[in-house]
Amino acid sequence: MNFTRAIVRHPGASFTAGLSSAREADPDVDLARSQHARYSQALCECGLEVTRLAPDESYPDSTFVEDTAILTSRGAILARPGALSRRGEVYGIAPCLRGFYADLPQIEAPGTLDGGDICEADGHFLIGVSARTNEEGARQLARHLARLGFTSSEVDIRNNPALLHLKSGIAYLGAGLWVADAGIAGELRSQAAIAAHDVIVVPPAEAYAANCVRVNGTILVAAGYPNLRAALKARGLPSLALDVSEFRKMDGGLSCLSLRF
Ligand code: CIR
Repeated sequence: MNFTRAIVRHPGASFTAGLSSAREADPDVDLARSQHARYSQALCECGLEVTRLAPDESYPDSTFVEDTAILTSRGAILARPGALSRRGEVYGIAPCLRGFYADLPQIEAPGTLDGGDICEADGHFLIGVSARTNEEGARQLARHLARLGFTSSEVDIRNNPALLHLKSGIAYLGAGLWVADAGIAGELRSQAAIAAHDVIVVPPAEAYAANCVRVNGTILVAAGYPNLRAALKARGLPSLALDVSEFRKMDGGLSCLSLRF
């Protein structure tokens, strides 16, 4: 699917107070801001018109805009983040989304759902059931997607604590090609609806690199993971490496930093 637009939100001074599972060190906010600026510029270079939202200091994790909504070519759905500290982020993104989508239904309580758990592959949506997205949230999203004419299936990652979200471990690059971390590649191949035969499996040492993003003709990958870039190059796929070290410290990656549509 080709994109024409993206929405990003600059990290605020409160970014260091965000959720982090294994904080090695506090992120450097100035460095995060410059990495974010480069990321936004890269989206422009890939041909997207980028809407840049101001930092929202009340929500330290709000730079991870991907978790707040599911955007499709036929409509959008507001998420209901599983982490209480993030739940209000949807109200910050909704006014912007209403400028692009007339109808904006929402995942309702007791459902919870983070956008990072949703992976689209040519009109089929994999919905990760995780520590953040519960079964009720997954069911509600499946109904919204069906109404829009899409199919979906669930992938339970609750027994895979290394993955915060489904897309922490997999990415769909189009034309049947997937990237997956070794811990979830088998599960991906067992998904009957998507025929994931062509999977670049990233080794455990490069697990973070599985969260890459195809933006039109270019694959954005995290800097510092040469094996994935080499595998992409071997397939003739251009990639662009971006340093997201400060977002990694907060469990976030390339896909989390934008909503693309
Ligand atoms: C969180 O724990 O919610 C944030 N610190 C990181 C969110 C990353 N988002 C994503 O993977 N889609």
